[in-house]
Amino acid sequence: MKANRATFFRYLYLITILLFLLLIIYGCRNGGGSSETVIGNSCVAPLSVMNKEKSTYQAGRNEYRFNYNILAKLLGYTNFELKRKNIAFAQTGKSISGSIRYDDRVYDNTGFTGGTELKPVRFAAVEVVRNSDSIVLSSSTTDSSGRYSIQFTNTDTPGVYIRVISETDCVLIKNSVSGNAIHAVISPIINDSAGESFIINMDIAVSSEAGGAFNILDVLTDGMTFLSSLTGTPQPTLTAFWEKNSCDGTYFESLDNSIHLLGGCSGDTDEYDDDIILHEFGHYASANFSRDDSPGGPHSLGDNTEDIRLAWSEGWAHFFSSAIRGNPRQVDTILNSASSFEMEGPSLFASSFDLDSSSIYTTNEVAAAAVLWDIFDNTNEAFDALSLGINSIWDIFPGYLILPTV
Ligand SMILES: [Ca+2]
Ligand SMILES: [Ca+2]
Ligand SMILES: [Ca+2]
Ligand SMILES: [Ca+2]
Repeated sequence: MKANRATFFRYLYLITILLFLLLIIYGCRNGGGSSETVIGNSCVAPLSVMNKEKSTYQAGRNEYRFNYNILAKLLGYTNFELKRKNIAFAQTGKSISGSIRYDDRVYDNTGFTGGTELKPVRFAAVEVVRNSDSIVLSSSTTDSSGRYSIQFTNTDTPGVYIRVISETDCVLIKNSVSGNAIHAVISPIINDSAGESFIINMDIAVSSEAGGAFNILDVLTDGMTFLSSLTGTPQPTLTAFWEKNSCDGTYFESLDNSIHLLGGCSGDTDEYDDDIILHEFGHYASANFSRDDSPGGPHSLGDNTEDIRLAWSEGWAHFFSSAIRGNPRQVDTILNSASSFEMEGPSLFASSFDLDSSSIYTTNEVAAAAVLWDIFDNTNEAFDALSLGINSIWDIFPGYLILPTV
Protein backbone atom coordinates (compact mmCIF):
# COMPACT_ATOMS: atom_id res chain seq x y z
CA MET A 1 0.00 0.00 0.00
CA LYS A 2 2.84 2.28 0.98
CA ALA A 3 4.63 1.39 -2.25
CA ASN A 4 1.46 2.11 -4.28
CA ARG A 5 1.04 5.50 -2.63
CA ALA A 6 4.70 6.33 -3.28
CA THR A 7 4.28 5.31 -6.91
CA PHE A 8 1.12 7.43 -7.16
CA PHE A 9 2.89 10.52 -5.81
CA ARG A 10 5.88 9.88 -8.04
CA TYR A 11 3.60 9.81 -11.11
CA LEU A 12 1.75 12.89 -9.83
CA TYR A 13 5.08 14.66 -9.42
CA LEU A 14 6.21 13.71 -12.93
CA ILE A 15 2.88 14.80 -14.45
CA THR A 16 3.09 18.14 -12.61
CA ILE A 17 6.64 18.75 -13.93
CA LEU A 18 5.50 17.78 -17.45
CA LEU A 19 2.54 20.17 -17.33
CA PHE A 20 4.81 22.93 -16.02
CA LEU A 21 7.29 22.40 -18.88
CA LEU A 22 4.46 22.40 -21.45
CA LEU A 23 3.20 25.72 -20.02
CA ILE A 24 6.69 27.25 -20.30
CA ILE A 25 7.09 26.03 -23.90
CA TYR A 26 3.64 27.35 -24.80
CA GLY A 27 4.43 30.71 -23.19
CA CYS A 28 7.75 31.03 -24.99
CA ARG A 29 6.30 30.11 -28.38
CA ASN A 30 3.59 32.70 -28.02
CA GLY A 31 5.98 35.31 -26.66
CA GLY A 32 3.26 36.75 -24.45
CA GLY A 33 1.22 37.62 -27.55
CA SER A 34 3.79 40.01 -29.03
CA SER A 35 2.86 41.38 -32.43
CA GLU A 36 6.31 42.74 -33.26
CA THR A 37 7.43 42.17 -36.82
CA VAL A 38 10.83 41.07 -38.06
CA ILE A 39 12.39 43.61 -40.39
CA GLY A 40 13.70 43.31 -43.93
CA ASN A 41 17.37 42.64 -43.39
CA SER A 42 18.33 39.34 -41.83
CA CYS A 43 19.90 39.27 -38.42
CA VAL A 44 20.18 36.76 -35.63
CA ALA A 45 17.81 38.13 -33.09
CA PRO A 46 14.31 39.40 -33.80
CA LEU A 47 13.44 42.67 -32.16
CA SER A 48 11.42 41.03 -29.42
CA VAL A 49 14.32 39.19 -27.81
CA MET A 50 17.06 41.79 -27.78
CA ASN A 51 17.66 43.41 -24.43
CA LYS A 52 13.95 43.63 -23.95
CA GLU A 53 12.38 41.44 -21.34
CA LYS A 54 8.73 41.71 -20.74
CA SER A 55 8.46 42.21 -17.00
CA THR A 56 4.71 42.76 -17.04
CA TYR A 57 2.09 41.34 -19.29
CA GLN A 58 -1.55 42.07 -18.63
CA ALA A 59 -3.60 39.39 -20.35
CA GLY A 60 -6.23 40.64 -22.76
CA ARG A 61 -5.00 44.21 -22.72
CA ASN A 62 -2.18 43.86 -25.20
CA GLU A 63 0.05 45.94 -22.99
CA TYR A 64 3.70 45.46 -22.22
CA ARG A 65 6.28 46.99 -19.99
CA PHE A 66 9.89 46.76 -21.11
CA ASN A 67 12.47 46.98 -18.39
CA TYR A 68 15.14 48.56 -20.53
CA ASN A 69 16.11 52.15 -20.05
CA ILE A 70 15.20 54.54 -22.84
CA LEU A 71 16.91 57.87 -23.27
CA ALA A 72 14.09 59.89 -24.75
CA LYS A 73 14.74 63.37 -26.03
CA LEU A 74 11.98 65.71 -27.10
CA LEU A 75 14.28 67.91 -29.13
CA GLY A 76 14.67 69.23 -32.64
CA TYR A 77 11.38 68.35 -34.28
CA THR A 78 10.32 69.95 -37.52
CA ASN A 79 7.38 69.40 -39.80
CA PHE A 80 5.34 67.68 -37.12
CA GLU A 81 1.91 66.90 -38.44
CA LEU A 82 -1.17 65.59 -36.66
CA LYS A 83 -4.51 65.22 -38.31
CA ARG A 84 -7.56 62.98 -38.16
CA LYS A 85 -8.83 60.87 -41.00
CA ASN A 86 -12.39 59.68 -41.68
CA ILE A 87 -12.66 55.93 -41.39
CA ALA A 88 -14.78 54.25 -44.06
CA PHE A 89 -14.77 50.82 -42.46
CA ALA A 90 -14.86 49.25 -39.02
CA GLN A 91 -11.53 48.57 -37.29
CA THR A 92 -10.61 46.43 -34.34
CA GLY A 93 -8.43 49.14 -32.85
CA LYS A 94 -7.20 52.66 -33.35
CA SER A 95 -4.21 53.36 -35.51
CA ILE A 96 -1.32 55.76 -35.85
CA SER A 97 0.70 55.95 -39.04
CA GLY A 98 3.23 58.28 -40.60
CA SER A 99 6.84 58.60 -41.64
CA ILE A 100 10.00 59.17 -39.64
CA ARG A 101 13.08 60.87 -41.10
CA TYR A 102 16.40 62.16 -39.80
CA ASP A 103 18.50 65.05 -41.00
CA ASP A 104 21.87 63.82 -42.31
CA ARG A 105 24.91 66.09 -42.53
CA VAL A 106 26.48 66.31 -46.00
CA TYR A 107 30.28 66.26 -46.29
CA ASP A 108 32.99 66.12 -48.96
CA ASN A 109 36.74 65.50 -48.70
CA THR A 110 37.27 68.87 -47.03
CA GLY A 111 34.64 68.39 -44.31
CA PHE A 112 30.97 69.20 -43.75
CA THR A 113 29.50 71.38 -46.49
CA GLY A 114 26.92 72.94 -44.16
CA GLY A 115 24.09 71.24 -46.03
CA THR A 116 21.73 68.61 -44.68
CA GLU A 117 19.63 65.92 -46.31
CA LEU A 118 16.49 64.29 -44.92
CA LYS A 119 16.65 60.49 -45.03
CA PRO A 120 14.17 57.84 -43.90
CA VAL A 121 14.68 56.17 -40.52
CA ARG A 122 14.64 52.59 -41.82
CA PHE A 123 13.57 49.41 -39.99
CA ALA A 124 13.63 51.13 -36.58
CA ALA A 125 11.46 50.16 -33.63
CA VAL A 126 8.38 52.35 -33.14
CA GLU A 127 6.07 52.22 -30.14
CA VAL A 128 2.74 53.67 -29.08
CA VAL A 129 3.18 54.69 -25.44
CA ARG A 130 0.40 55.74 -23.03
CA ASN A 131 1.47 58.96 -21.37
CA SER A 132 -0.28 58.46 -18.00
CA ASP A 133 1.71 55.35 -17.02
CA SER A 134 4.34 54.93 -19.78
CA ILE A 135 2.83 51.57 -20.79
CA VAL A 136 3.76 50.46 -24.32
CA LEU A 137 0.40 49.74 -25.97
CA SER A 138 1.75 48.44 -29.26
CA SER A 139 4.94 48.32 -31.30
CA SER A 140 6.12 47.85 -34.85
CA THR A 141 8.97 48.97 -37.13
CA THR A 142 9.41 51.49 -39.90
CA ASP A 143 9.83 50.12 -43.43
CA SER A 144 12.58 50.92 -45.95
CA SER A 145 10.89 54.27 -46.66
CA GLY A 146 10.66 55.20 -42.99
CA ARG A 147 6.90 54.65 -42.92
CA TYR A 148 5.05 52.92 -40.10
CA SER A 149 1.48 52.01 -39.17
CA ILE A 150 0.50 50.73 -35.74
CA GLN A 151 -2.87 49.46 -34.49
CA PHE A 152 -3.46 49.87 -30.79
CA THR A 153 -6.14 49.73 -28.09
CA ASN A 154 -6.17 52.03 -25.08
CA THR A 155 -8.59 51.00 -22.31
CA ASP A 156 -7.26 53.47 -19.77
CA THR A 157 -6.50 57.20 -19.55
CA PRO A 158 -6.44 58.85 -23.01
CA GLY A 159 -3.21 60.43 -24.21
CA VAL A 160 -0.54 58.56 -26.18
CA TYR A 161 2.66 59.37 -28.03
CA ILE A 162 4.94 57.75 -30.60
CA ARG A 163 8.45 56.73 -29.59
CA VAL A 164 11.02 55.83 -32.25
CA ILE A 165 14.05 53.96 -30.95
CA SER A 166 17.57 53.75 -32.41
CA GLU A 167 17.25 50.00 -32.79
CA THR A 168 16.63 47.50 -35.58
CA ASP A 169 16.53 43.74 -35.23
CA CYS A 170 20.32 43.50 -35.36
CA VAL A 171 21.71 46.95 -34.53
CA LEU A 172 21.32 49.02 -31.38
CA ILE A 173 22.68 52.52 -30.82
CA LYS A 174 23.20 53.12 -27.14
CA ASN A 175 24.30 55.87 -24.83
CA SER A 176 28.04 55.90 -24.13
CA VAL A 177 27.77 56.80 -20.46
CA SER A 178 24.94 54.52 -19.39
CA GLY A 179 25.28 51.32 -21.39
CA ASN A 180 21.63 50.31 -21.00
CA ALA A 181 20.18 53.51 -22.41
CA ILE A 182 18.89 53.47 -25.97
CA HIS A 183 18.47 56.72 -27.84
CA ALA A 184 14.91 57.56 -28.77
CA VAL A 185 12.80 60.50 -29.80
CA ILE A 186 9.20 60.97 -28.79
CA SER A 187 6.34 62.82 -30.42
CA PRO A 188 4.03 65.28 -28.67
CA ILE A 189 1.08 63.64 -26.88
CA ILE A 190 -2.14 63.19 -28.82
CA ASN A 191 -5.66 62.70 -27.42
CA ASP A 192 -6.50 59.25 -28.78
CA SER A 193 -10.12 59.49 -27.51
CA ALA A 194 -10.78 62.19 -30.13
CA GLY A 195 -10.65 59.94 -33.17
CA GLU A 196 -9.84 56.53 -34.57
CA SER A 197 -6.90 57.10 -36.89
CA PHE A 198 -4.06 59.56 -36.54
CA ILE A 199 -1.02 60.59 -38.54
CA ILE A 200 2.21 61.53 -36.82
CA ASN A 201 5.22 62.43 -38.93
CA MET A 202 8.53 63.05 -37.22
CA ASP A 203 11.74 64.66 -38.49
CA ILE A 204 14.78 64.27 -36.25
CA ALA A 205 16.98 67.34 -36.58
CA VAL A 206 20.77 67.50 -36.33
CA SER A 207 20.29 69.64 -33.23
CA SER A 208 18.45 66.80 -31.50
CA GLU A 209 20.66 64.95 -29.06
CA ALA A 210 19.51 61.72 -30.68
CA GLY A 211 20.13 62.87 -34.28
CA GLY A 212 23.58 61.32 -34.55
CA ALA A 213 22.28 57.99 -33.23
CA PHE A 214 19.88 57.72 -36.17
CA ASN A 215 22.65 58.40 -38.70
CA ILE A 216 24.76 55.69 -37.07
CA LEU A 217 21.76 53.33 -37.22
CA ASP A 218 21.19 54.14 -40.90
CA VAL A 219 24.84 53.67 -41.90
CA LEU A 220 25.14 50.38 -40.01
CA THR A 221 21.92 49.22 -41.69
CA ASP A 222 23.71 49.77 -45.04
CA GLY A 223 26.62 47.75 -43.67
CA MET A 224 24.38 44.92 -42.50
CA THR A 225 22.57 44.81 -45.85
CA PHE A 226 25.90 44.58 -47.70
CA LEU A 227 27.24 41.93 -45.33
CA SER A 228 24.03 39.87 -45.51
CA SER A 229 24.34 39.75 -49.29
CA LEU A 230 27.75 38.09 -48.83
CA THR A 231 27.13 35.73 -45.95
CA GLY A 232 23.55 34.75 -46.75
CA THR A 233 23.16 34.15 -43.05
CA PRO A 234 21.86 36.12 -40.10
CA GLN A 235 24.32 38.51 -38.48
CA PRO A 236 25.35 38.64 -34.85
CA THR A 237 23.84 41.55 -32.95
CA LEU A 238 25.94 44.71 -33.20
CA THR A 239 25.78 47.47 -30.62
CA ALA A 240 27.14 50.96 -31.22
CA PHE A 241 27.88 53.27 -28.30
CA TRP A 242 27.73 56.99 -28.93
CA GLU A 243 26.62 60.02 -26.99
CA LYS A 244 26.90 63.72 -27.69
CA ASN A 245 30.04 65.20 -26.05
CA SER A 246 31.20 61.83 -24.69
CA CYS A 247 34.91 61.13 -24.22
CA ASP A 248 34.71 57.58 -25.52
CA GLY A 249 37.03 56.97 -28.49
CA THR A 250 36.32 55.46 -31.90
CA TYR A 251 37.11 51.73 -32.02
CA PHE A 252 35.66 48.25 -32.38
CA GLU A 253 35.47 46.00 -29.31
CA SER A 254 35.40 42.31 -30.25
CA LEU A 255 34.60 41.15 -26.70
CA ASP A 256 30.98 42.31 -27.02
CA ASN A 257 30.71 43.08 -30.74
CA SER A 258 30.43 46.79 -30.16
CA ILE A 259 31.44 49.89 -32.08
CA HIS A 260 32.36 52.97 -30.05
CA LEU A 261 32.25 56.39 -31.67
CA LEU A 262 33.59 59.79 -30.66
CA GLY A 263 30.96 62.18 -29.34
CA GLY A 264 32.97 65.39 -29.42
CA CYS A 265 34.83 65.45 -26.10
CA SER A 266 38.10 66.34 -27.87
CA GLY A 267 36.42 68.43 -30.57
CA ASP A 268 36.27 65.55 -33.08
CA THR A 269 32.96 63.77 -33.56
CA ASP A 270 32.24 60.69 -35.67
CA GLU A 271 28.45 60.25 -35.51
CA TYR A 272 27.98 61.74 -39.01
CA ASP A 273 31.24 60.29 -40.40
CA ASP A 274 29.70 57.47 -42.43
CA ASP A 275 33.11 56.37 -43.77
CA ILE A 276 34.53 55.99 -40.26
CA ILE A 277 31.42 54.20 -38.96
CA LEU A 278 31.74 51.70 -41.81
CA HIS A 279 35.50 51.35 -41.16
CA GLU A 280 34.60 50.11 -37.67
CA PHE A 281 31.93 47.92 -39.25
CA GLY A 282 34.74 46.36 -41.33
CA HIS A 283 36.36 45.26 -38.05
CA TYR A 284 33.01 43.77 -36.99
CA ALA A 285 32.90 41.78 -40.26
CA SER A 286 36.44 40.42 -39.88
CA ALA A 287 35.99 39.63 -36.18
CA ASN A 288 32.86 37.58 -36.86
CA PHE A 289 33.51 36.02 -40.27
CA SER A 290 37.27 35.77 -40.64
CA ARG A 291 40.34 35.80 -38.47
CA ASP A 292 41.66 39.02 -37.02
CA ASP A 293 44.70 38.90 -34.76
CA SER A 294 45.33 42.64 -34.66
CA PRO A 295 46.95 43.75 -31.41
CA GLY A 296 45.13 47.10 -31.83
CA GLY A 297 46.63 50.35 -30.61
CA PRO A 298 47.53 53.60 -32.37
CA HIS A 299 48.15 53.51 -36.12
CA SER A 300 48.62 56.00 -38.94
CA LEU A 301 48.29 56.04 -42.73
CA GLY A 302 51.96 56.73 -43.47
CA ASP A 303 53.48 54.27 -41.02
CA ASN A 304 55.43 51.58 -42.91
CA THR A 305 56.51 49.77 -39.76
CA GLU A 306 53.19 48.66 -38.33
CA ASP A 307 52.72 45.19 -36.93
CA ILE A 308 51.69 43.20 -40.01
CA ARG A 309 48.53 42.02 -38.23
CA LEU A 310 47.56 45.61 -37.43
CA ALA A 311 48.31 46.74 -41.01
CA TRP A 312 46.12 43.97 -42.46
CA SER A 313 43.26 44.58 -40.02
CA GLU A 314 43.18 48.36 -40.60
CA GLY A 315 43.72 47.95 -44.35
CA TRP A 316 40.77 45.55 -44.50
CA ALA A 317 38.58 47.97 -42.53
CA HIS A 318 39.52 50.87 -44.88
CA PHE A 319 38.74 48.70 -47.90
CA PHE A 320 35.45 47.29 -46.58
CA SER A 321 34.15 50.77 -45.76
CA SER A 322 34.93 51.85 -49.32
CA ALA A 323 33.49 48.67 -50.87
CA ILE A 324 30.15 49.19 -49.07
CA ARG A 325 29.97 52.80 -50.27
CA GLY A 326 31.46 52.13 -53.74
CA ASN A 327 33.92 54.97 -53.17
CA PRO A 328 37.72 54.65 -52.62
CA ARG A 329 37.74 57.87 -50.62
CA GLN A 330 37.59 57.84 -46.82
CA VAL A 331 36.83 61.04 -44.93
CA ASP A 332 37.04 61.79 -41.23
CA THR A 333 35.52 65.19 -40.50
CA ILE A 334 37.22 67.08 -37.69
CA LEU A 335 35.53 70.29 -36.53
CA ASN A 336 35.40 72.55 -39.63
CA SER A 337 37.97 70.53 -41.56
CA ALA A 338 38.68 66.89 -42.42
CA SER A 339 41.37 64.26 -42.68
CA SER A 340 40.80 62.26 -45.84
CA PHE A 341 42.51 59.95 -48.27
CA GLU A 342 41.63 57.66 -51.14
CA MET A 343 43.08 54.23 -51.79
CA GLU A 344 42.91 54.16 -55.60
CA GLY A 345 45.95 56.45 -56.03
CA PRO A 346 46.50 56.24 -53.21
CA SER A 347 46.57 59.90 -52.27
CA LEU A 348 46.02 62.15 -49.33
CA PHE A 349 43.69 65.12 -49.68
CA ALA A 350 44.67 68.58 -48.49
CA SER A 351 48.25 67.60 -47.77
CA SER A 352 51.65 67.66 -49.43
CA PHE A 353 52.38 64.23 -47.98
CA ASP A 354 52.77 61.78 -50.86
CA LEU A 355 50.78 58.73 -49.82
CA ASP A 356 51.50 56.89 -53.09
CA SER A 357 55.26 56.68 -52.64
CA SER A 358 55.29 56.71 -48.85
CA SER A 359 52.74 54.02 -48.05
CA ILE A 360 54.46 50.82 -49.04
CA TYR A 361 55.08 47.27 -47.79
CA THR A 362 52.74 44.83 -46.14
CA THR A 363 53.42 46.65 -42.91
CA ASN A 364 51.44 49.68 -44.11
CA GLU A 365 47.64 49.78 -43.75
CA VAL A 366 47.02 51.96 -46.85
CA ALA A 367 49.09 49.54 -48.98
CA ALA A 368 46.93 46.66 -47.76
CA ALA A 369 43.75 48.66 -48.49
CA ALA A 370 45.00 49.74 -51.95
CA VAL A 371 45.76 46.16 -53.02
CA LEU A 372 42.29 45.00 -51.93
CA TRP A 373 40.68 47.95 -53.71
CA ASP A 374 42.50 47.26 -57.00
CA ILE A 375 41.45 43.60 -56.87
CA PHE A 376 37.87 44.83 -56.26
CA ASP A 377 37.49 47.82 -58.62
CA ASN A 378 36.78 48.17 -62.34
CA THR A 379 38.94 51.26 -62.76
CA ASN A 380 42.15 49.54 -63.77
CA GLU A 381 45.56 51.16 -64.04
CA ALA A 382 48.64 49.77 -65.82
CA PHE A 383 49.47 47.73 -62.73
CA ASP A 384 45.85 46.75 -61.99
CA ALA A 385 44.50 43.98 -64.20
CA LEU A 386 41.82 42.65 -61.88
CA SER A 387 38.12 43.54 -61.62
CA LEU A 388 36.92 40.77 -59.35
CA GLY A 389 34.34 42.59 -57.23
CA ILE A 390 33.53 41.74 -53.63
CA ASN A 391 32.34 38.15 -54.08
CA SER A 392 35.75 36.76 -55.08
CA ILE A 393 37.41 38.55 -52.17
CA TRP A 394 34.73 37.36 -49.76
CA ASP A 395 35.08 33.83 -51.10
CA ILE A 396 38.58 33.76 -49.61
CA PHE A 397 38.14 36.10 -46.65
CA PRO A 398 36.06 33.81 -44.39
CA GLY A 399 36.77 30.46 -46.02
CA TYR A 400 40.50 29.82 -46.08
CA LEU A 401 41.89 30.25 -42.63
CA ILE A 402 45.43 28.92 -42.43
CA LEU A 403 45.82 27.58 -38.95
CA PRO A 404 49.25 27.23 -37.33
CA THR A 405 50.60 23.71 -36.98
CA VAL A 406 52.25 22.72 -33.72
CA1 LIG B 1 25.23 60.01 -43.19
CA1 LIG C 1 35.36 62.81 -37.13
CA1 LIG D 1 40.92 46.68 -60.47
CA1 LIG E 1 42.15 50.50 -59.64
